[in-house]
Formats: sequence, C-alpha cells, structure tokens
Amino acid sequence: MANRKTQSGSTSKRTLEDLKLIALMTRTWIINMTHKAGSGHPGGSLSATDILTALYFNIMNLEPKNPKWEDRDRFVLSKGHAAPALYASLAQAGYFDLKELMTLRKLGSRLQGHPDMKRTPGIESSTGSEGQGLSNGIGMALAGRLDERPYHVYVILGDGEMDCGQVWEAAMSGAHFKVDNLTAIIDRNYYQLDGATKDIMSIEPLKSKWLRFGWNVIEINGHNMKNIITALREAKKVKSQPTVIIAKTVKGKGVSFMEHTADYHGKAPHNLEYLDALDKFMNRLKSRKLSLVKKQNIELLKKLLNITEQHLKSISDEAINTDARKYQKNIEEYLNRKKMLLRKIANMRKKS
Ligand SMILES: Cc1ncc(C[n+]2csc(CCOP(=O)(O)OP(=O)(O)O)c2C)c(N)n1
Ligand SMILES: [Mg+2]
Repeated sequence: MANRKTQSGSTSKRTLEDLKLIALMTRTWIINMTHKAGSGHPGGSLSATDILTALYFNIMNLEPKNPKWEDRDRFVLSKGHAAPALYASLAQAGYFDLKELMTLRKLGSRLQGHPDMKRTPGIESSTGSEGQGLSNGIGMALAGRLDERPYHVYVILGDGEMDCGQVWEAAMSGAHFKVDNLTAIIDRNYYQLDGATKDIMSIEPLKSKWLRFGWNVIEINGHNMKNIITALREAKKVKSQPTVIIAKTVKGKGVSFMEHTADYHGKAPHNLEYLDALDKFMNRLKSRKLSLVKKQNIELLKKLLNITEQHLKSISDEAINTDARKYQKNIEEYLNRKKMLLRKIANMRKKS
C-alpha cells in the first residue's frame, strides 16, 4: 500500500513559526475574500482557521497536485459555511491559484458560498446543510476500512450544528462500527447563527454526551497550534473507538469587533471595518520572524501582499467617504488609513 507523504503532509516539517504565519495569512484572506464578495461567513471561518492550518499543513497526507490520489486523507467541512477558511487553506496548499480566492461567491466561480465537491479541487464533500458531514465522513472511513486503505478522515463540525439530530445518529454509528480511522473536531466557539448556543439550544455537558455515545474525547484550546497538533496525533493512535476533539475557540478570532459575537456569522466587513481589520493583520504579519519561515511560505506571503494591494486600490475614496458618513466615522482618518496601508504593504513586500 502506498504510504507517500507529501508537501502538505506530516513530513513537510513546517515549524510552528510557519504554521502561525499560514494561519495569519488565512485570516487575512478571509477578510479580503468576504469584503470583496460583500457577503459570506467570516466569524465561523476565523474560529476554525488554526485547526484547518494544522490539518492542511502538518497533519494530513495529501497531494494537492493530485487531488484524487486514493490514499489521501479525507477532510469534510461539515459546517460548510466556513468555506472561506477552507478555500484559503486549499489555495495555499497548492490546490488552485491564490488569485481565484478573490472570486468567492461570484457567479460562475468554483468558490461558492458553500463547498462544491463536483467543481472545486480538494473538496471531498458538498456541505452547508448542517448536520450531515459526520455521517458522510463515517461513510468514507468505513469505505477506507473495507478497501484496506491507510487514509484517515477528519470532520470539522460547528457547536450550533450539535442541534441537528443527524449528528447524534452519526455519533451512535461511529461508536457502533468502531470507526477509529476518523477524527471529529468540534469548533466550540459558543455562538451559532444569531446568538449564543446556550440561549438557542443548550448542548452542555458536551464532553459527557460524546463520552456516553462511546467516543474518545479530547478537549483543547482550538487556537493553540501545539495543542491542536498534539491532540490530532493522539487521536489517530486510539484504536477501536472514534475520537472527537472539542476545540474551544473564539468566533471571529483575530478581528476584535468580530470576536465573541454572532453578528459576523454571515456578514462581511464594510469598507471601514475592512480597513481596520487589515491594518491589524498587516501589523501582525510585519512582526512575524520571517527568517524562521520556509521559502515557500514567503512566496505565499508575497502573493497575499500583491493581491491585497490590488484589492485595497480598488476601494475608492468615494466609497470610504460614503461609509464614513453612514457610520459616523472620521473621513480623513480612514482615507489616511488606506494610504498608510498601501505604504505599509509596499514596504513589507520589499523586505520579504
Ligand atoms: C440544516 C440546516 N439548518 C440551518 C442552517 C442555517 N445555518 C447556517 S450556519 C447555522 C449556525 C451554525 O452554527 P455553528 O455550527 O455553531 O457554526 P459556527 O459558529 O462555527 O459558524 C445555521 C443555523 C443550515 N445551514 N443547515
Ligand atoms: Mg458555533
């Protein structure tokens, strides 16, 4: 049986510094993409970013140039609305060109609001109708067992998604069939579409529910890269039982005004919010130690800077004026922010 490990797979030896840079770039892509589209789901994309980075750039065995390689690990984004984070991970891993990311949600684009397995390289399952991804992943894991293939299946679910009955049918069958070649990860960000999970449908005690359904349960901080990687590796070693990792996260992680709220579940940043968020991300990108980072990731950073610059230039001063009046913000401050950002990006490009 082939057991190749690839660029994105676990032998690529990306350091923690690489992974942190990639996660930061993914977050920047998420705000770029949703701002350009004028719609989309930034909150749940930002909460799942570190987990996706660990999976695509450290854990999974993949061949981005050969997306149908039969022994590839499988990934299902059951909370399909977090597609921007998945697309940014796929593009950075090499499944398609980074430029395509800015076509999110456009007519004719392969990058629709929810993942489409028939059109987009690297997408294993068309998701978006919540509740179905775990059943789907269990099917893939059982097929892998029957076919004696070495692949592992990973499924990310939302915590609001726990409200769907099908999740618990899948939980029962996963334990019954001892599906140990699958790991589920719950993005426990405490919010769903329009409010806190505790107000809409209480799901606690989540850990004991999964334990009682017969799963091995690991709880982690879903933004700590070391914790995520350790948990994913541990999960793969557990035999005769599936594992669920409950990853405590922050909805909107990384963009202060999107954090701990459902407000940006399905809403893109407007022009001023975009400029605010981008400014913070550029400062954080600027402070990363690029000398410790692999060359391929510096290339990804350069492309991100180029495309971000183009996008920034496309925001007219008139649009900034209109938003500043609408949201009662200082017009000059935001016009300056755009200029400063363009200068900052040009400097960063020279240095990287
Ligand atoms: C079956 C189904 N019902 C309702 C929706 C509408 N919907 C989209 S996302 C969402 C809430 C998701 O909450 P959660 O799973 O916690 O996602 P996250 O916080 O990670 O964004 C809902 C109700 C849906 N997509 N599918
Ligand atoms: Mg949630």
